Amino acid sequence: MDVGLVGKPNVGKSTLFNALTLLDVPVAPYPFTTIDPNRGQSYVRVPCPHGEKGGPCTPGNAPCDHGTRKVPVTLVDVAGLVPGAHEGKGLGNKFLDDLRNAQGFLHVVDLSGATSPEGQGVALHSNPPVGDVRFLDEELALWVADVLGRQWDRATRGLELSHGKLEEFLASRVTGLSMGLSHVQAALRATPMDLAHPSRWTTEDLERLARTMLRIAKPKVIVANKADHAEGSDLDGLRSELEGTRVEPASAEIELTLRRANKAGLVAYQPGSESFTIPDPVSLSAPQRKALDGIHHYLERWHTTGVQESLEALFFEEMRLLPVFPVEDEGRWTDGQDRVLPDVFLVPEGTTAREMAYRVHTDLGEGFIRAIDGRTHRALGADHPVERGQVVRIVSRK
Ligand SMILES: Nc1nc2c(ncn2[C@@H]2O[C@H](COP(=O)(O)OP(=O)(O)O)[C@@H](O)[C@H]2O)c(=O)[nH]1
Ligand SMILES: [Mg+2]
Repeated sequence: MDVGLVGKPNVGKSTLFNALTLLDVPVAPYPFTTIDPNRGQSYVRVPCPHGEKGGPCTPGNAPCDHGTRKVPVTLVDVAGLVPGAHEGKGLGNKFLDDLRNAQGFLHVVDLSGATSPEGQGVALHSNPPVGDVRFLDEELALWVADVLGRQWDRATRGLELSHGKLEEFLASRVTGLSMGLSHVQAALRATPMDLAHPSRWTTEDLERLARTMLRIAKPKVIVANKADHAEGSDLDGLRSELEGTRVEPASAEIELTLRRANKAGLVAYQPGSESFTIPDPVSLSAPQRKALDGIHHYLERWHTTGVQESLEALFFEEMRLLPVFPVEDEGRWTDGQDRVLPDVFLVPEGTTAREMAYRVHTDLGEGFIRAIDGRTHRALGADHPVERGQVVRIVSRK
């Protein structure tokens, strides 16, 4: 599951990428890898239920760090967006290519308002970030509308003559953007359109549909970055202008500093936490001490750096993914090799027991009989949705 880090140049995307991909987990047996300079792995935290069984787990796809499973996710540091990208301006095409596979976005903006639309440094607060959010939303909508509307007149006349299915026609146009039939159906329900006569749709109609499709298929969190530098910025104003969109104040730079200092043993810091400790204060240089003092003040003011929260808000609140632990023995919570709670899957809210089975293995899905809840030992039918943190056994004919 890819997450795209998006935004104009110089807002801190690469700093955020570097911070999120600097891992404090043992890398070797787990699927954490650097894929290429712009693609890397990070993790989201999920509580591990191994304590309920009174013993340790045997992690397979996600390491367990003192009761917290760190589930790998892929990040893409997308080329900076400049005006006209959907027409291929700047790195526009590269930018949009990177976004095709993204299932969600972290949209990084400069809360301090000190970056122009082209990414130049300007006076504090002179470029309020709400404009950047609107601009990127619009650019993405134009891009999706372009993809939807290619050779519209001819294609829709053909569709109407052959009485083809509109939803399938639209879905076939956006599969390359990681959007599917369910997204099209949800968007058409939420957007009043003349369903009988798509050939009469205007460019504005297509843009309206594109906006809804994006909202549904590509959830986002706004990372209001450079909060360490943003004294006097109007975070509440930004939030109320973007009502309905999650806005998380953050400092990618501080998170990166803390993760590096943790790796070097200068501090003990867990991403997402509200404080850090200094194991050996006398060993610090005066500049190191000063930097850490500044970070301490930042955490007093903002509680956390906002970086880990942004990623987890995207996965758990906006993309609405639930952790589920499939096992083969619902009594001992083990797989066929006696491993305890080996894997954790992140699945969309509403995933049914049968769909869950398919995610574990096609054979399990095809031979699905029932699922069994590992805590209550009750049977779950095929259409029963799985729950957050559930331990489930799939009973299958195959
Ligand atoms: N004050 C402050 N500066 C930051 C922060 N994050 C990034 N920067 C600085 O902003 C500039 C651009 O950062 P970069 O990550 O290269 O931005 P990108 O072009 O969006 O990838 C660099 O000078 C960073 O050091 C932050 O949280 N606070
Ligand atoms: Mg960059």
